[in-house]
Amino acid sequence: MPWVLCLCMFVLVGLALSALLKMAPRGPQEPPCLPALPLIGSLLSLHSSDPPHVLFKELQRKYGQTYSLMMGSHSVIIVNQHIHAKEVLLKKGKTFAGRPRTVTTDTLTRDGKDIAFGDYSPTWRFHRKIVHGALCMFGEGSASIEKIICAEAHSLCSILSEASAVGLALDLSPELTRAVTNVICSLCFNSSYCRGDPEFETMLNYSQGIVDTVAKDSLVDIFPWIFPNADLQLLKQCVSVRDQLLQRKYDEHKADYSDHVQRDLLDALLRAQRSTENNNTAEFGTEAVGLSDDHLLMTVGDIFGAGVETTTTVLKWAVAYLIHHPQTQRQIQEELDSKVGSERSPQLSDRGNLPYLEATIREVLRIRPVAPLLIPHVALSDTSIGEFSVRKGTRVIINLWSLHHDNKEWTNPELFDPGRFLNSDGSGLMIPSPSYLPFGAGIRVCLGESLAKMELFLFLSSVLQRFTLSVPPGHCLPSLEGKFGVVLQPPKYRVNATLRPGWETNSCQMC
Ligand code: STR
Repeated sequence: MPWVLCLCMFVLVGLALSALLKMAPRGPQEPPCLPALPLIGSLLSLHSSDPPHVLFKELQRKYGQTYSLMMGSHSVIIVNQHIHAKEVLLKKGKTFAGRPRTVTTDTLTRDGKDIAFGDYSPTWRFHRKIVHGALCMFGEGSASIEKIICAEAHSLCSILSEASAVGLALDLSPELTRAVTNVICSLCFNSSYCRGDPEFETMLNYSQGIVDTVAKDSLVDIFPWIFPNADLQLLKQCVSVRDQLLQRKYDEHKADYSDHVQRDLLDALLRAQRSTENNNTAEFGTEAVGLSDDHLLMTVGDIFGAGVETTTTVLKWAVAYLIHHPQTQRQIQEELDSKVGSERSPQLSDRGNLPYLEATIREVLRIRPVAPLLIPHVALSDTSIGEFSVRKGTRVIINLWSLHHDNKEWTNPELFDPGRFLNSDGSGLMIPSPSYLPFGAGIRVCLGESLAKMELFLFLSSVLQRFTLSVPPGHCLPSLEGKFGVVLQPPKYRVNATLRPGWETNSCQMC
C-alpha cells in the first residue's frame, strides 16, 4: 500500500533530520530570560522586598548563573559568576566597554562627559589616560599624598580624643567624610576644609542628594517619560549646587595657572588640555579628542564623588564590622603594637608588616562591596558570554555581590572572617578565590584603587593604634544590611572611641 510506504518514508526522514539537527553543533543561544511584557519589560518579576543585588543573586536558582531580563525596552544580562564576569571585563573588555545613557547619569555628567559614566569613544580613552597619568603623578608613589593622608588621620584622631575625653558617642560619618574630602581637596585643588566650614556642609548635602538619586536603575531611569519625579528634581538641584562650587574652584585655578608649576591634579589636567590644543593626538585616531572645559569639570566631579563616597563608605563599613567583632579589633591592635609600637604613627612602609589589618580591609571589601552591581556595561557589537549570544546594545550587569558571596568559592560567605585572606600560618596575604573583584577589572577598572588602599590603611591603622571602638552603652549594634544605591550605604550609627592604655597622656603624633 503506497500510502503506508509514504508514511514510513516521512517518519524516517523526520527521524533522520532530527538526529542530524541534534548532532550538528548548536549555535550560540540566548541566555534564559525572565518573563517580559511589552513596555514594562520584566518589572512584574522584579517586584521584591530585597535590594536588586540580593534579588539578582536569588534569581540564579531559577534561571541559572547568567540570565537576562528586560528593563523597560532594554535587554539586560545579569552575570553572577566570576568566569563570565572576567570574560566581560577582561577577555572582551573592549567589546563590553560601553555605558548606557540614562536620565540621571546624563543629568549628573552633562551627557556623559565624565569617565565613570561616559560611553566608550576615542575622547573617552584619551580623557581616561590623562586622568590616570595625573592621578599617578599626585597619587600613588608620591610622598606628598602620604603626608596629606597622615595629616588628616592625625586631625581625625584629635576629634576622637576630644569626644573620648568627655565620653561623647560620635557619629563618625561626617568626620570620616571630612577627612577623606580633604585628601581629595588637597589632591585636586591644593586646599582643605576646617570643621564646620559652611562650604563643606554644602558639599555633604549635595553629595548625599546625588547618592540617593543617581544611577539606581530605578523607575525614573527606565521610564523617564512617565516618572519625571521628585528624585529627578532633587538630583537637578544637587547637581546645580555642585556645579557652581566646582566652577568657582575651576575658575580660580585657571586664573592663576602657570605652565611652570604644577600644584595639584587640576593643574595637571589644565596642562594636558592646553597641550592637546597645540598637539595632534594621532594615536587616538582621526576624530578630535580635545578636552572641553565641560570634560574637565565633570572629571573633577567624578574624582570628588568617587573619591569621597567610596572611601568614606568602606571606612564606615569597616568600623561597623569592627564593633561587631571586637576580637578582630584586638588582633589588629596586637599586630600594630608589635610591628609599629607607640613611639610613631603607622606609615605606608608598614603595610607589608601588618597582614592582619590588610586582610581585614580585604574582607570588608568582599563582604560589603561598595558598588555591588558595579556600573552597567554595554555590548558595542554582537558578541557572546560563555555559550550565550549577546546582541549589540545589550546591557550587562556584573553582580559583584554574587561573586563575593558565591558559596562554591567562599566558605561561609556570610561570615566576616579576615583570616580567609591569610595563609595557613597567618604570616602572609593571599586571595583565596578568583571570585573577588572589589575594584572591578579591565579597561574600566577603578582609577582610584591605589589611593583608596592607602587611605583605608592609614586611617584605620592610625585610629586603631590609639583607640578601641565600641557601641555606646544602651545602643544597639548597627545593622549590617546596607541601603542599595549607586553605593551600598551603611546605616547611621554612633561609636565610643576609648583611648587605649598608654595613650591617655600621649598626644597624637604626626607621621
Ligand atoms: C557620588 C556622588 C557625587 O557627587 C558624584 C558621583 C560621581 C562619581 C560616582 C559617585 C557619585 C558614586 C560612586 C561611583 C562614582 C564613579 C565610580 C564609583 C559610581 C555618584 C563606583 O563605581 C563605586
